[in-house]
Amino acid sequence: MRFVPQHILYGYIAYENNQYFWMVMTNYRRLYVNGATWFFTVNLVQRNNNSLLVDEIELLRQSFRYVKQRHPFVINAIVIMPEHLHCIWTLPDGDTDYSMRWRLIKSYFSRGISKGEAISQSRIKRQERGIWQRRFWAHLIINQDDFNTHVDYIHWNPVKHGWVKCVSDWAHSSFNRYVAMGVYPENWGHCGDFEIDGGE
Ligand code: NI
Repeated sequence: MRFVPQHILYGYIAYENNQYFWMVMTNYRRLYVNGATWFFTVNLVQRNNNSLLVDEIELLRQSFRYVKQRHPFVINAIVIMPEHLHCIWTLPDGDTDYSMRWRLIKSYFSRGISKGEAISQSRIKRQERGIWQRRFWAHLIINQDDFNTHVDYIHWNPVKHGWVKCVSDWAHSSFNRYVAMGVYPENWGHCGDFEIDGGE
């Protein structure tokens, strides 16, 4: 099966002067709507031989819980890979501040990790840790097809990256929750390529 999403809206987050900017085509500005649903890819700085996110999965869960309690959002789908993660969030009406939420999640997690990672000069100057990449991928979900495609992308990701052969073998995703809800059969999977750029 091959997914070819239509009307994909691409954008990316730029970070300058301590602020994040959503870079997107001008025509689509009207899509800054209340209660928007977003797809994210968030990476660790160290991409080789790093399994911090699954090693510290409980701390990561705590980080999400901590932020969700203070700044609610819904996680529609998620996959935690060893050195990056993908997820889909829906924010409350009138709230588009996912950047603040990611900043809080990242810093909560980093505080729980003992120091010792390599830190660049620019981060040392800003007194930042070197755990997470500053930039992350954000894509505004624009319709049901787009949503479905990104949910599939998330659940298929452990196979894509070669960690498991069967989607259901990866414990750190919402796949089994979806199976329980009857959305996927347990043996769901395919060998096609997703024609989307998920930032990773
Ligand atoms: Ni990935």
